[in-house]
Amino acid sequence: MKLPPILERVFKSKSGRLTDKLRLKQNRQLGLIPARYDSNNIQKSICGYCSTGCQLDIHTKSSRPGGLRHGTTHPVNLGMACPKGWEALEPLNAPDRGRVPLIRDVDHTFRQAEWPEALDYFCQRFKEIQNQHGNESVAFLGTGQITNEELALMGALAKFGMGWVHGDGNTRQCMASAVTAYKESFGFDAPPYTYADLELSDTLIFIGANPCIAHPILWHRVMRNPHRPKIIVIDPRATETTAAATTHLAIRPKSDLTLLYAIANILIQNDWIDHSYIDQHTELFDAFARFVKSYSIDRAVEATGLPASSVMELASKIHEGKAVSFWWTMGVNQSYQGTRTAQAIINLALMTGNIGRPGTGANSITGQCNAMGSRLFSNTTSLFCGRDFENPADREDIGNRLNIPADRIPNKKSLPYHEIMKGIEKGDIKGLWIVATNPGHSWIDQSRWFKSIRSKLEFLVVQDMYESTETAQEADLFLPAAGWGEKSGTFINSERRFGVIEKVQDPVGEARSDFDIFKDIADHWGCGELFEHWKTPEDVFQILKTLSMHTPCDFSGIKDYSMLQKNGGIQWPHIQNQQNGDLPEKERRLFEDGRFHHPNGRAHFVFEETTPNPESVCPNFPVWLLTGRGTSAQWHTQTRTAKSKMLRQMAPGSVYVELHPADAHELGIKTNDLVVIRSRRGSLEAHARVQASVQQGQIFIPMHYPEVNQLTHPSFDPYSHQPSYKACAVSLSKRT
Ligand SMILES: Nc1nc2c(c(=O)[nH]1)N[C@H]1C(S)=C(S)[C@@H](COP(=O)(O)OP(=O)(O)OC[C@H]3O[C@@H](n4cnc5c(=O)[nH]c(N)nc54)[C@H](O)[C@@H]3O)O[C@H]1N2
Ligand SMILES: Nc1nc2c(c(=O)[nH]1)N[C@H]1C(S)=C(S)[C@@H](COP(=O)(O)OP(=O)(O)OC[C@H]3O[C@@H](n4cnc5c(=O)[nH]c(N)nc54)[C@H](O)[C@@H]3O)O[C@H]1N2
Ligand code: SF4
Ligand SMILES: [Mo]
Repeated sequence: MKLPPILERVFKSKSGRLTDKLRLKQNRQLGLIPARYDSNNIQKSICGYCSTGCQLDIHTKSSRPGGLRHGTTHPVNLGMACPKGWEALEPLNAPDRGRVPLIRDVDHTFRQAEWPEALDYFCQRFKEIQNQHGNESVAFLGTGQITNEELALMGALAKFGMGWVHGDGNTRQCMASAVTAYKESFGFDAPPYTYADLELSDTLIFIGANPCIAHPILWHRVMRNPHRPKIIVIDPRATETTAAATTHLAIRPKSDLTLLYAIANILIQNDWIDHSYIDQHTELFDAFARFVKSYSIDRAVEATGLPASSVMELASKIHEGKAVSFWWTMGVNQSYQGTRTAQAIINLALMTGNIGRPGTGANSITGQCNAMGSRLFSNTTSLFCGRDFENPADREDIGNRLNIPADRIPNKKSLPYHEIMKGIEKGDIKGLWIVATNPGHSWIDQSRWFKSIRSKLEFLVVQDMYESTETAQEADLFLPAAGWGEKSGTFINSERRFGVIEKVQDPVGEARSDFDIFKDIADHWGCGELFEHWKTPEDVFQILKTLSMHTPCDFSGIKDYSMLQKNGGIQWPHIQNQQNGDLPEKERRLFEDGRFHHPNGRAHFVFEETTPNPESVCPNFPVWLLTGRGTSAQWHTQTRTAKSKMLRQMAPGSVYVELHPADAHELGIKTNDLVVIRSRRGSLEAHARVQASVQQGQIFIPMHYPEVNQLTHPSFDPYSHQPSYKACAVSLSKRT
């Protein structure tokens, strides 16, 4: 097998030979650890961290998990896992696991409670608030880290059972821009790719993505690509991914949209476009072509800071590639123009016919293990499987399929996350239920979370695995939840693949699965009869199948969990295949027939002028702060990963800041010095890491430390309402 150039560089010894030892070393450096041992007593489960969806084989002894190896035959990870997967069982038995419900007492300390008391308290307080202030005075914040069955039950319970209108998830922070972009461009939220495309592409363009750290096993799939691919990474920072790429385009933060429009213009001017694809499968191209005329190379150079030759070269590479794939994550989505930036990527794929063929696509990689499930089943801003709360026919349809009166379904959309936060600040929302997310660390602009948002809430319920999280510590009622490994259900990974997670141990203490907690709340609330058929996760899976029927995500051909387990997961859509029994194809990419989900079957070009960043640098705050993932061993707010000794050893224990040597020199800062970083909202102290991974005038702080969101600026994409975490203005100085 011929290796792509980057792999030759890393894998081959001086003599030019690829040895097993070198391969192992390379894998270790990337934290990719191959399977180690065998056993017949194995339960197969999908990893509960990132959206790659690797299969982990859990080796059980007397019904207790004894160890773990990585699914060697699974089509996603092909026998590999990253360090988080390897350590997946470690966080389960940590001392700060929530083991009993906790109620905040009159003296403000927590006291332990029995479940019935806790659930009565939950229902009594929320009902009081609703009776006094109406159904819109309460809200929930959910997650992309619980199962499909749990997400659906929670959304149905809150909205159809308890009469709530507002509920959103941490997925708003994560992939809302991609969702909105796909809906508007394709007519449905449908990431089109299958992971094999990473191996089939001859030109891979990553925009605002660091898969080496954030999706290591997807990156492993790129490394297997035998076509000597060109790998172009667009990122203001030099990352582990840019180091392995063939080209790194270090643009200025938030200049992507101008660059992508200029590239479209160059492709059009040179007639490097696929006329027949555009004519047959898209609409609004002519208007788009007129629109991008003003996006000249000079304009791109001015916005991005790249030389004209690099801009031209990017366009040439897209033209020369036979199978060009575009991949994006948070550098695009977490932006005040994230939706339009994602659509600018989609436009490039459409105009060059790079979609629906092997190795192509406009491909958003999602983040959390079940972010894709939350897109279909969380019942937050859209009704199940992409339906619309505001459409009476959709409400009727869901009512019929679930056998509940349609008038129990709210006829308006939920407020998005930041509007829920604003509603709390204004005093309109007085009760909040938070499940499997830790906004006391992860939400943008923390100065407001503590100062105004929390203090305005009359009742805050937090349902989490750990009682020690920043958010749980603020709760009036804490409900201890079982975690991954202590419950079963399904997740959907980034390539739309359903997979099963298995219970391998009982929940610690009196913790319960979110599923069981939701069922108990329904009974205590008095709406349990609505969910009498939702007995077990597998029952709910059957209900979800019926909700998906005749929608673009129809997976009614998946019989049950065991069919998923046998086939290494199955991608949606999967409708029963008459000719082929019900054997699913091994993989499926969307739009192979060029038909999209708008009524006329065409994809739309969507575009809009670029606008300046809502926050600007100035003499007082002259530096751009970038935030994101720091290491493959750290997961978000570190409630889980910090419980593993091995993972702790792989990551810095306290907050640090990467800054450019020239800036450091000017400010007299050396590596390990304490630096004070201020924004217009707050400040923090961090240890300096002087390195040219960032450009001059920019710094980077990983999101894994609670301090970071003291600094971030609360600006949001106007269509997706996703927060723009990635670029805000700060100052820095050496601490004296
Ligand atoms: N180890 C680990 N893996 C994870 C996670 C984790 O916490 N830890 N979280 C998971 C989740 S939920 C998510 S959403 C994904 C996120 O996965 P990624 O999006 O790949 O990770 P980030 O580091 O947030 O951002 C990616 C890159 O965007 C760059 N960037 C910043 N501003 C801009 C810009 O203006 N333009 C461009 N082009 N790039 C920019 C940053 O420098 C960064 O390198 O990772 C998932 N995987
Ligand atoms: N500055 C900055 N901030 C960011 C980002 C960034 O790039 N920069 N990225 C944003 C993104 S993309 C994301 S996705 C968010 C993530 O932000 P969060 O969702 O706040 O981060 P997590 O640490 O994953 O929080 C998940 C919580 O759920 C708990 N938990 C885990 N499993 C279960 C379960 O099965 N049941 C229950 N009930 N609880 C469980 C965990 O203990 C943890 O407290 O952060 C966002 N914040
Ligand atoms: S790459 Fe993602 S899914 Fe795979 S083992 Fe690592 S964290 Fe788990
Ligand atoms: Mo995310």
